[in-house]
Amino acid sequence: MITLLLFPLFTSLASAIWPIPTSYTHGETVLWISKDTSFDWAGAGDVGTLKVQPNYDLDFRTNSNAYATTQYEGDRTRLKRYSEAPTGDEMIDQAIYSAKQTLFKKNFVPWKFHPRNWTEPSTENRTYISNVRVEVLQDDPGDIAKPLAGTVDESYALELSEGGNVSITANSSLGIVRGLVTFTQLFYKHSDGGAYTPLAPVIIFDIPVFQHRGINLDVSRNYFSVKDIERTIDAVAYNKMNRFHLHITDAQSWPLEIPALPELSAKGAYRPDLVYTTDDFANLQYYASIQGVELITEIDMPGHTSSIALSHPELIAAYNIQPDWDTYCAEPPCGTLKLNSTKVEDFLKKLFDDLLPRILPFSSYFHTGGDEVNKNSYLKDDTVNSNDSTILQPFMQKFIDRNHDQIRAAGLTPVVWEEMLLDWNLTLGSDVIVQSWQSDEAVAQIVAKGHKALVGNYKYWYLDCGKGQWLNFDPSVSAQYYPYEDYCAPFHNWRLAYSYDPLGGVPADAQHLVIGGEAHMWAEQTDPTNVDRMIWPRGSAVAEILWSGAKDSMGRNRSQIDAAPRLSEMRERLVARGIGAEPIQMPYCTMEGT
Ligand code: CP6
Repeated sequence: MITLLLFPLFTSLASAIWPIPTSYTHGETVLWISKDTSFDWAGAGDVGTLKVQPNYDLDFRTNSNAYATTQYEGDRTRLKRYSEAPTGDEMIDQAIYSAKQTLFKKNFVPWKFHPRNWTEPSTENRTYISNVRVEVLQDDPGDIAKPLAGTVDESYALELSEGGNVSITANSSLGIVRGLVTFTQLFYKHSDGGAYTPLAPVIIFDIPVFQHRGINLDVSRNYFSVKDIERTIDAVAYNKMNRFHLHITDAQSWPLEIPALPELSAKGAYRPDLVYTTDDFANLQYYASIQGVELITEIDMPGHTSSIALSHPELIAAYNIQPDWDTYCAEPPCGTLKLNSTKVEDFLKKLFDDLLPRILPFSSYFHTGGDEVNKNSYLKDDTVNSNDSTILQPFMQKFIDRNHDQIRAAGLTPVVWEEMLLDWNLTLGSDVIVQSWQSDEAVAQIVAKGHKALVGNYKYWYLDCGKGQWLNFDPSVSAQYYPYEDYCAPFHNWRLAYSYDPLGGVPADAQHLVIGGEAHMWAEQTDPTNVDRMIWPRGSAVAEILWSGAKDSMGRNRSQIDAAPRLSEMRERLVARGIGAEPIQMPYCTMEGT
């Protein structure tokens, strides 16, 4: 463990890097940056300037109010299909291109964060940053987004001299991508249109505390267009998160096109055109990869699968039971894959044979869900006819063993929800990553069994409880669902998310198994019109905990008072990039606060 000392320096403008770097010192000299500033980069052994043209404009929406694309407006404009992960060179080119877009095209720091009556730096005698040099220090063959951003070193060092030279160095291309995001956050817009930093000289060293930092988006309960998902990925990357978990199927709809089983989405999507085609899916994986984000696909099973019954009724037990659905499942419509059925096996083999090879170039994970399986549903399953654990458990073991064997054979690592390990007491391969959501005790039990754990306690990191969500539950209306009595209390604001320690309750000798966590956007009451403000900036609070750790350099819980103005500024940057993040306070708080 490196011991770190942070020296708070008070300057005329707060330096609002989010998430907060591992170490950061700066001065008070003003430096300007212009379109003429050259971005040069030196890979291990080769020096060049923008060797590869960026693949496409990541298009941080020019109009800051243009978030939430029209619902159901599919994105069918992308021409190229990306079937290979980007190379490290392509990632750096894209990151330089994005940094330039941010610096020169956008009002990326609005007026709100200038103190009232504040005098901008004089525009006379400007000193310009002459050169931004990025350098990958280690020879890094095949330094591509595969396999796993998480096993790649994301650290970087950034130096900005008073004379106007910038160097960003890292052990990997991914570290450069992170460093360039930080670089853009040093700058402010002058009212004459120029961009400057008042902070030179700057020295930053930065390395994430957790290797897995993500957002999980449920695209089954509501349909989101490819553009909506891309916008969310942009924000994930801008928060230095590196995982985007796509909960792509559930009981309510099956929007994923599977060419070997075309009826799944033809009948299971909300409408035949509200689907993710194979091209959409490949493009999304690529879009995430090139920004250093790994897209993790989840096909939830055996529960949360009743949308399969729309095309394959013979595979699903306890389908849409009414009115006493809550005896059989956590959320209507009920339905679970039959547990002892060769038809189910054949179906899953075909599904995986089609899907898994398309994931491997971009990710080495595959998530098979396993949450909230209600044993009573197997009373209605003609292949078992029982709710007795001693009868069901061996069938569930067989089910998961078969699935995981096929996932491993495809070169991927399985991920499951905690219930498979803790409630069903299954024996899982030591490679399996277990995603926790119910409690700190569950995390402790997962790591005690030697598994890597992902955290995201629902009381802190579930984003679906926002404003009025879940508060008007009417138990007489069967198609509604209220998970827990106290779910929305205390209110799920950014402070609550920020107060969660992923290592809380985990003994010191097992903490290395907590590889990170995710904030979850369950979408029963979220669609493209509100998804941005449901995720951001609460997701940013999660991003800082996962990158910088829950404790400050003195070992105390991070101060929400210190975080608030920085998070406010981060929110403005997100809005400027086309993401409809909601405000956490009024401009007065930052304008008068200096
Ligand atoms: N959907 C799925 C959900 C939830 C889960 N899985 C959920 C459970 C409890 C709460 C919120 C969401 N809506 N597939 C649990 C992992 Cl409080």
